[in-house]
Amino acid sequence: MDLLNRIDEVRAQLQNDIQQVGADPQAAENLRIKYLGKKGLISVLFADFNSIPAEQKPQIGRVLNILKKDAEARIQALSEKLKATSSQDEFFDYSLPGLTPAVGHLHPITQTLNRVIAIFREIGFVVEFGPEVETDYNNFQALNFADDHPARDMQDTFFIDEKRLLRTHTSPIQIRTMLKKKPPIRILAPGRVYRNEAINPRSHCVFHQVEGLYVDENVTFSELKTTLEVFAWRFFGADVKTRFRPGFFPFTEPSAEMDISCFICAGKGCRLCKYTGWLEILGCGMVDPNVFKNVGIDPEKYTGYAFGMGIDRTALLKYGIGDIRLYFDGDVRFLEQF
Ligand code: 2NM
Repeated sequence: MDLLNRIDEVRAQLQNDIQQVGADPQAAENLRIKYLGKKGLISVLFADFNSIPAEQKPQIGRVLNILKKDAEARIQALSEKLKATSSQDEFFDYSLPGLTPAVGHLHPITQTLNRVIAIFREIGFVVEFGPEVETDYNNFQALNFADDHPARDMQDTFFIDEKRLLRTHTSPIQIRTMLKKKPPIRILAPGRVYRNEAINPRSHCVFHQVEGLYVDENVTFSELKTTLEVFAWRFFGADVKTRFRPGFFPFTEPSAEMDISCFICAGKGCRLCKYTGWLEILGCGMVDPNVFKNVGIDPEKYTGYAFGMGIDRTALLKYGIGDIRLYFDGDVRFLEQF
């Protein structure tokens, strides 16, 4: 068979081989060896080309060169195609965990609020809510605030009109509950409160409180102390110490402030506790008989204790947050740390 026919045959064979190739990335290399390797089919044609008559060489040489260039190009293209598809398949690990969708979570203040609520619910307290727009009566008058009490001043309270205001504490919830229900009453009143104060790293004009109220026959101050001590151990840890200092509130008599030993320095004195060893956590006291009279509860028959704490500041201490305004910025880089 003359050389031209053999060239045609090799071209057809190559065409056929390329069409038969599967996904094996090694296949292109095998074809390169079969056709273009030292003893490959095309290399053999070149060897035989040397011994044909000189006058045939220009024509057959051109055909042979085209076959070689064509084979090189097609095998190279095949190789790239196989590599591209195989790299996707070969390295895909089906056991990898899926991408976790970003899921939101509760705000650190809500989390803190929920922890406080959970502790008091176990002791038997029931949660009550109330409106943020309150009457002057529920927010001040019923709570034994004198008409000229400084807290009523425009500088502390956001008034809406003569009679309505944004509640400055959650105590109006207790007033509403006592007006509505007969003792025994054991409620927890969480919520958002407002005070017309300049915003700075330590305080904000919007913040959160949890207040508690227990009214029944023979409720004593020692029960109040024990309940709040148990709360402090549960919330801050069993090794925390508590102390009660005399305080003053219009709605309780006697009144007290509860401190806990500083959980950073364990009472030794540090920057957080301003070198006192103690952190002020809440206010409390025995409900003033005047408050009971205002809501139609007989102060001769019933006694009660009440307490209140700021959640924002407590969470600030617990989490070591440096600036109260971070709570309200809605910055995910801050929020996602809780
Ligand atoms: C506090 C501290 C002490 C309090 C009193 C009452 C009510 F309605 F029973 F009189 N509610 N909340 C109270 C007592 C709140 O917050 C620092």
